[in-house]
Amino acid sequence: MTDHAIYMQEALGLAAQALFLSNPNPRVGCVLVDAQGRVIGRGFTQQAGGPHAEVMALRDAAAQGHSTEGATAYVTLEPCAHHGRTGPCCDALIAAGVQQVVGAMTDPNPLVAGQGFARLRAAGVAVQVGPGATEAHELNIGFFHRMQRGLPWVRLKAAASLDGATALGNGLSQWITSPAARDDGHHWRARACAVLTGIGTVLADDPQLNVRAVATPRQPQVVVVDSRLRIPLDAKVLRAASACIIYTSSTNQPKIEALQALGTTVIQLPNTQGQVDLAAMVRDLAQRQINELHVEAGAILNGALLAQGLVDELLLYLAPQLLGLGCRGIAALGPLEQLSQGVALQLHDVAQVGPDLRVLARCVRG
Ligand code: AOF
Ligand code: ZN
Repeated sequence: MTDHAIYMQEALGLAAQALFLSNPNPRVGCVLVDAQGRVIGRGFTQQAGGPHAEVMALRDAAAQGHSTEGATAYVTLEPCAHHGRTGPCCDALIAAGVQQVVGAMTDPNPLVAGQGFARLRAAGVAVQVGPGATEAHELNIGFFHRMQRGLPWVRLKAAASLDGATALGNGLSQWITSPAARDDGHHWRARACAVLTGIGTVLADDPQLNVRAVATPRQPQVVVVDSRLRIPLDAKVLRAASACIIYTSSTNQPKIEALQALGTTVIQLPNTQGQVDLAAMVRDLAQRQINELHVEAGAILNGALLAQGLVDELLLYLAPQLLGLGCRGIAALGPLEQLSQGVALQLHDVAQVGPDLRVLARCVRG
């Protein structure tokens, strides 16, 4: 590996430390290196509204008594150029005497979009863009998706037997996959801005949909699709620390007010069939700064999201067990007449988690 690649790798490792922390701000890491090649400062993005990676790294160097005059900064995203909740990082780097910036990617945020690199260059700082771009993009796949397409990155999680059964015909489903797979699933919940489910799952399981199996400084927002507002007022998702959002097509004003009194946000988005307009819902969630949307729902909602092309990635945990015919499946898609009508996927990652298989597969857009 070149020196650039090695330092960028360290910056990417720092960015990963912001995985559960910085939402909806992207996870960014920064490493400051002096002329002798010594790392003199490290930082990663803090909680939204908090300091960015570059500022944390500059503070780290200062706290250790290191001068940043003539240093090189390795950053996994272009230093910002805007006055948001914090000051522009490109100016902080220039003021600190940084001479060279190696960035993995340009920030797709229209408020930045190349201006950070341009300002650095204008100030005489040498700028190189590209090392670590693939990893940096993966870390912030939801942020990039939202900025570039106005949509969250939708990741649909399901646990099933090896032959795709999520429950027996009688509804029994606890537990097909292992505790290790369930804990791993909480990691993916924790990195998401929001967890989405359907009213069927709420009525059947009364899930909490929060993160319990891994330590996290913040909880994802819970979102429920509930066309007819059947949700009981004592549902666990309504008691969560982060207020719940419900999408509905109902106009039941007393129920809407009772839910609002609990702190719930109720959004009416009917389609022409009187159900929730899922495409409009996903766009609305992006407006609410949802980068990664983690779906844990039943076959009906899963099928509707997939059929409408609203899912980007499947996260499947498959237990080494066969459950045969007559079971429930991951997604109601049918009945299909042609194999070509199925949802085309491309494997992205396959791993073993405990005794189970974890498959990450991405939807192929036609
Ligand atoms: C950086 N370094 O570590 C991150 C950046 O509201 P603010 O002020 O926190 O700005 C948020 C925007 O800053 C965010 O949308 C993205 O464009 C950029 N994130 N920039 O220089 C960082 N996390
Ligand atoms: Zn910044």
